[in-house]
Amino acid sequence: MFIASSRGSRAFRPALLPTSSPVARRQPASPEVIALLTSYGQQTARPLTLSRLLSFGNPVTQDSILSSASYALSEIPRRLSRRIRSLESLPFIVGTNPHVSRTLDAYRRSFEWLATYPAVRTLRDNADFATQLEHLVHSHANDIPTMAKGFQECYRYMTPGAINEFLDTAIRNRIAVRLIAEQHIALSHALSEYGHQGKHDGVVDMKCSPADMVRACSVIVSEMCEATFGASPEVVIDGHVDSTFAYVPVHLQYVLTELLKNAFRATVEKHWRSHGLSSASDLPPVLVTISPPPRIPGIVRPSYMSIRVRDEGGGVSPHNMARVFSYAFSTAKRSAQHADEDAGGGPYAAQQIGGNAATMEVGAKGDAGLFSEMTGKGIQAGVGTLAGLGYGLPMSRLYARYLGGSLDLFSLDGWGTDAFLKLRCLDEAGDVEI
Ligand code: ADP
Ligand code: K
Ligand code: MG
Repeated sequence: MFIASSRGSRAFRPALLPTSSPVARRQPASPEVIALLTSYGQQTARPLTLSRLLSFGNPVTQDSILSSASYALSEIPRRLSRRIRSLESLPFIVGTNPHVSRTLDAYRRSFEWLATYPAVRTLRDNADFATQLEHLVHSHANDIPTMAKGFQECYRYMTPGAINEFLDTAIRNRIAVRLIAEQHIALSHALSEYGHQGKHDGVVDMKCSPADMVRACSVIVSEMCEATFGASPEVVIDGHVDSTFAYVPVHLQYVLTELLKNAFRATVEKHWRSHGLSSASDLPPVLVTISPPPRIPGIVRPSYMSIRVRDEGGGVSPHNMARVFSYAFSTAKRSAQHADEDAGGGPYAAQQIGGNAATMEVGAKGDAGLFSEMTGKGIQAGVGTLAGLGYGLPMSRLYARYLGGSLDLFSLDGWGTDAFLKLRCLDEAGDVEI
C-alpha cells in the first residue's frame, strides 16, 4: 500500500510482511541501508531535551515548523539506526524468529525512508511529510506486541535479564521516537488546520488532570473486565481530585490503564470468582488517591504529582514479587497457543490460576489498542487484553521513569496491593533528556 502524495516515490511504504512467515529467515540489510547505517553510526550522540522539543511550539510559525521537520528528520533516523543495530546484534537464532525479523525489516524500511527524505523547505512539503510521518507511526503501532511474541518464542535462547535489558532499551528508544514524531505531527496539524500561530504545547498538556484521566481509563477497563469476567469493581477517587499538572497525557493514560487493569483483575479474581459473590456491588472498590498539586511556591526543585492505586485483590505472593516487573512474567494465562509452552516451565512460565482465562481477546485487533498510547487518539474501547502479556508493569515503570518519575508496587500479601506512581511535572523539566 502506497500513500498518495505529490512526492510519489518518497511516500512511506509500511513493511507488510506476514506476521508468521513459515520460513525462518534473517534478511541482510540492502547495501544502501548498510551505507546509511554506517554513516549514522559515525555521528556522535546528541542529548536532547524536552524543552527543545517544546520550543518548536512556542510559538508555532512557518519557521518553527520547518525547524521541527528538520529536527525530526535528523533525530528519528539517528535513533532508528541504534534500534536496527541492536536488533541485528541479537543472537542469530533469535533474529531468525519471524516476529523479530519482521520488526527489524520494518525498522530498516522506516530508517531508509527517513534518512533519504529530501529537505522540507515549504509548508506544502511539510504537509506531505507530516501526513506520511503519521502513516509511519501507525505502521509501527504493533511493534511491541510483535516483539513480545517473538521473545516469548525465543525464551530458551536468551536469559530473562538479557531480554529485559533489550526490551527496556528498545522501548525507551521507541518512546523518544514517538515523542519527536508526535510533536511534529501535532504542531503541523495546529498550523495547517487551524492556522494556529500562537503557543502550542503539542504532546504536553499543561493542565493534565489525573482524576479525569482515571475516570476515562476506568470506563475502558470496566468494559474489558465485564467482557472477561462478567463483573467489575467500582473506582473511588479521593484526595485532591482537582489537581492538575503538566504532563504527556498519553503516557499517563497508558500507565493508569495498566494499573487499573491489574487492580480490577485481582479484585474480581479474589472476590468474585473464588467467593462466588452474587452482586458486583459486593466487590471492594479500587481506590485511587491523588496528591495535592505539585506547585510549591518558592521551592525550586523538580516537583511531582503522586497517584496511589489501591486494591483489595489479595496482593502479590512474596515468591512472585521479585518478578512482577519482568517482561513476560504474568500469572494470567497468555493464550491457548502458549499453554503448552507455559506448562513446559520456561523461565517465566505463567501459572494458570484456578482455570481462569484472564486473557481475554476483547477485540479483533489484539493488543493494538493498548499501544495507541502515543497516537493522541486514546485507547479504543473494546480492544485489548485485560492481562497476559506481562508487559503492563515493566512498561508502565519505563514510562514513569522516562521523564523522571517512578513506579513502585507494595503488597499486603493476602489482602491487597498499592501501586505508587510518582510523575515529574514537565513545566519545569526542560532539562529532561528524551
Ligand atoms: P499482566 O497483567 O499481563 O500479567 P503485569 O506486568 O501488568 O502483566 O503484571 C504482572 C503480574 O503481577 C500479574 O500477572 C499479577 O500476577 C501481578 N500483579 C500486578 N498487579 C497486581 C495487583 N494489583 N494485584 C495482584 N497481583 C498483581
Ligand atoms: K510483568
Ligand atoms: Mg497487567
